[in-house]
Amino acid sequence: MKELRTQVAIIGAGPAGLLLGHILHEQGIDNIVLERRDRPYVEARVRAGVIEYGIAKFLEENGVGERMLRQGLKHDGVELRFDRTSYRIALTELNGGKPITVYGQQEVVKDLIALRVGYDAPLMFETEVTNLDGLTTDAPFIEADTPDGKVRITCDYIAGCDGTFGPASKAIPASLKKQFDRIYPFSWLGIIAQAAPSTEELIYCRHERGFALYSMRSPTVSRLYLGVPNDEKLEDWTDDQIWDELDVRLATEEVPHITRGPILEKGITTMRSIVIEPMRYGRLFLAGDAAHIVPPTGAKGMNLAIGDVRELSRALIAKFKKNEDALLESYSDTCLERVWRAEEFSTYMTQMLHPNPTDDFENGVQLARLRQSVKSPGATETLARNYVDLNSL
Ligand code: RFL
Ligand code: PHB
Repeated sequence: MKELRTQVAIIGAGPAGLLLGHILHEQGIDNIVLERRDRPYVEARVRAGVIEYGIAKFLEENGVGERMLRQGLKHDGVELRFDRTSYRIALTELNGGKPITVYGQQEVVKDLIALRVGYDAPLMFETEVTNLDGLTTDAPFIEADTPDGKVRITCDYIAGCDGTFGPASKAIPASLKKQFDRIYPFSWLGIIAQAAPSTEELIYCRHERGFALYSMRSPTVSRLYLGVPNDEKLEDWTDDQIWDELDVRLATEEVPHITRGPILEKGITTMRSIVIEPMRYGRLFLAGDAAHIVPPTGAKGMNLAIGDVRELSRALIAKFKKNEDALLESYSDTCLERVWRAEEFSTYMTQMLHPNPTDDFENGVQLARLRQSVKSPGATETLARNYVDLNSL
């Protein structure tokens, strides 16, 4: 088995792992990023699209903002649509001038990989971590299968940035770990289409037939979602049926049909919430989806992941540069407070916007919440603040 040594071994080349690796590298802290997939797969994986104000600033401050500033779309509002009526939430106005940025997660990932390849720091693709050990000693290690055989990497700290199904959270002993879970009775059928968006701002829509979301990636590419039952099969939907259903749910008098175009990609995502506590075990630190999942209705997943990296990078820099442990010690508690706030906001958005086909009491409550969200200035402001900058509040 090949033996390597580094200061921080980072499992996963999603936004969390790549950003942590980049920030540590800039500070002269050695790290190796290990990713089980290949580079084209990771760069093509379509996911999040909304970047919070403070998170976009953090990316800029760390030298990852150049293309995002040029190509990202700044949005000053979002629309909530229900009862066939649209209500605009003036995000920027309600947040002291802070907009959100619409920029695809895979673009952030491409930018981070390009930086890392540019300065030639170790980034091992097609390398699956199979074992984490020695986590409570001062020489933890991981073992991984690479295209050239097995490798063991001994390090000072391990960052588990390996998403929902990775091995890092499983390495925390069951007796010390709590997992909080919720599965929702609906999923999202999402498409990316070569079609000019028929809207300037995102539209979150509650229709009796189900949820719909109108988002975009550029002036020529739309990103749209339909809420569907959990047992729905992608094969059962033709492209025309998807567009027809989007038309039904999103139609208004002014825009009865949305602009159609070739569907470039489609997929179904189940909706769930997970929190794992604590986010640390010995010298293993979890960040991003490895520690928590939110349903995408609040647009918080990638933002939370980057929020964790902000904390973890600070803590590791304080340790390596000044031998200070305080931020590492408080890492899990600090993150979990923010994580639970994001869970609360994501649950609120999810429950309010997905009608329940078998419970009209619940539907009445949802509509009351929506009306309150757009008609009560306090509720509107809270929604706007949470949407734009929850991770920096
Ligand atoms: P990732 O991106 O899942 O990366 C984890 C990486 O770890 C690798 N890995 C391993 N590598 C080596 N060895 C092993 N044993 C490994 N096991 C796993 C994986 O291959 C992977 O590359 O996690 P990270 O970095 O924490 O990032 C989290 C975000 O990806 C996620 O939270 C967001 O995409 C969620 N999300 C959204 N977040 C937002 O902030 N705004 C949004 O608008 C938004 N929309 C969304 C979303 C997620 C969606 N889906 C598909 C779940 C919309 C959707 C539809
Ligand atoms: C997206 O553009 O993919 C997107 C936007 C807002 C969400 C979720 C996903 O809440």
